[in-house]
Amino acid sequence: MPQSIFIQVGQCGNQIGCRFWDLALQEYQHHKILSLEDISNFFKPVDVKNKSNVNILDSVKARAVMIDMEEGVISDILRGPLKKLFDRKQLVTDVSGSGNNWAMGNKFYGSKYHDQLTELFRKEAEECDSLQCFFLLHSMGGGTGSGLGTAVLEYLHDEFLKIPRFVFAVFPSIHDDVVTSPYNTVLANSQLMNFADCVIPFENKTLGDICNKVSNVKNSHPHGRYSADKSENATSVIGNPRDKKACKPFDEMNNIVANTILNLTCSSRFPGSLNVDLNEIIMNMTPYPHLHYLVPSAAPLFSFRDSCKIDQMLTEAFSMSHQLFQSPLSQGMLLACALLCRGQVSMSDVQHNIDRLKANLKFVPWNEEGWKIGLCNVPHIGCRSSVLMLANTSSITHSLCLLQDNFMKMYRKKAHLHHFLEVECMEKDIFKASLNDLILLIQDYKNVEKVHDAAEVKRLKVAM
Ligand SMILES: Nc1nc2c(ncn2[C@@H]2O[C@H](COP(=O)(O)OP(=O)(O)OP(=O)(O)O)[C@@H](O)[C@H]2O)c(=O)[nH]1
Ligand SMILES: [Mg+2]
Repeated sequence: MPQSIFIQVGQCGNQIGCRFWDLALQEYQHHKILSLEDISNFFKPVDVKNKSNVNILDSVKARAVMIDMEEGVISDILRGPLKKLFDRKQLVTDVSGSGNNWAMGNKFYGSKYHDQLTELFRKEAEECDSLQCFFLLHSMGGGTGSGLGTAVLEYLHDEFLKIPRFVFAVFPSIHDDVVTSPYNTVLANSQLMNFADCVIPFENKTLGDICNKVSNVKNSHPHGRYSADKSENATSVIGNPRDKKACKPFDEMNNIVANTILNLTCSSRFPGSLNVDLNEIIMNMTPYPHLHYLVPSAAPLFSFRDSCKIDQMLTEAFSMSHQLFQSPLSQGMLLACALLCRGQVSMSDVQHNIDRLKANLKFVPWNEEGWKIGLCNVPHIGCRSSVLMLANTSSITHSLCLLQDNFMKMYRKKAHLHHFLEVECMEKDIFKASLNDLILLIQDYKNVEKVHDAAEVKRLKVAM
């Protein structure tokens, strides 16, 4: 079984990681898949003195590296219910954080911890028989996840060129609590363009709105009619934490991100009638190296167990209300689209829905059949069937242009720049270069549409 290493950086990255490990364990326990071999994708064995009567979960550690330049979040995790999953050797912390400053994370801590981190990644890689990919979990808006997280991506690129790097990046809301978040996001994005193989973007306001809507749905059905086990579970891929009282801010939002990872990797963990390898995702979904942003949508999110039909679920996957990063599909063109289904979904279900839905979707003319389909028989807990839709779409420019505007509002006035420029090795030009990278990304996605227009004109000319 191929293995993945998770690298969680900064507060957001570690908190998402924590939700991920909890849900991954719940999923394995729920499906009674607990042999060391079956869970070796995410977990590695550790030596235990007395091997008899040992709970499997006491004899494994997560294949993870936890990094934060302050200690609080990681210390909380190490005191919490998942503490046995991590070894102190798997974490790197400092004391004062990066102060929401990409330059501190990338330049200062990036050079301070380069050797230690590279060594740690090497050791983790040595503990895999067949390392399939790295997952980086981080936010774009702060300093550590954004700055050091993208420095880490560069180390991985340099050290493990052939191992794919998937990035789960949480983009800030337009009205974010971090004033410097547009700078941090644009600077980090430039690194993602250069050093990631696939970026799965999420947006905090969107995640928050989904959680509010789910909670309204739950409140309007106090008897949990929609529950798989008559508890309070909504038929939603958000899932439930083990201990509701211990729930922290962001937990529900982070569950959505964690579930996306679970869906993306289920083919390599469980049997399925149509498995999709992570390498296939990269190969099929990213026709151009830097146009590698795959906008995720999840379904079901708000419906009830008995009423969630497959046709409805797949329709929802193409609606804005189920997107986890706002990219109005109708305003752009698809370069490729993946439907990764779990549970009771057959190929003919998917095919007839593609035939039904494709009239409303615009694909680039050279990839009109650019669908990638995955079917995993093992369902998501509490959902008979679910889908993760990944869209490589030019409509991502909608959010990227808003980011550019937000960046420019401050950059024109040179506001807050000095905080970044006083960090050693942070050059002024990096701002301009990163802005240019963002403009290039927007332009290249828009050009995809233009190519289509030209082809359309040619086709029309021929038809006339
Ligand atoms: N979805 C989600 N967003 C978070 C979480 N924690 C923080 N954020 C958001 O992430 C951004 C700030 O990044 P953090 O991850 O807190 O920053 P950091 O990487 O720890 O960097 P420094 O604190 O500056 O050293 C803001 O947009 C927050 O709203 C989380 O657990 N989940
Ligand atoms: Mg922090």
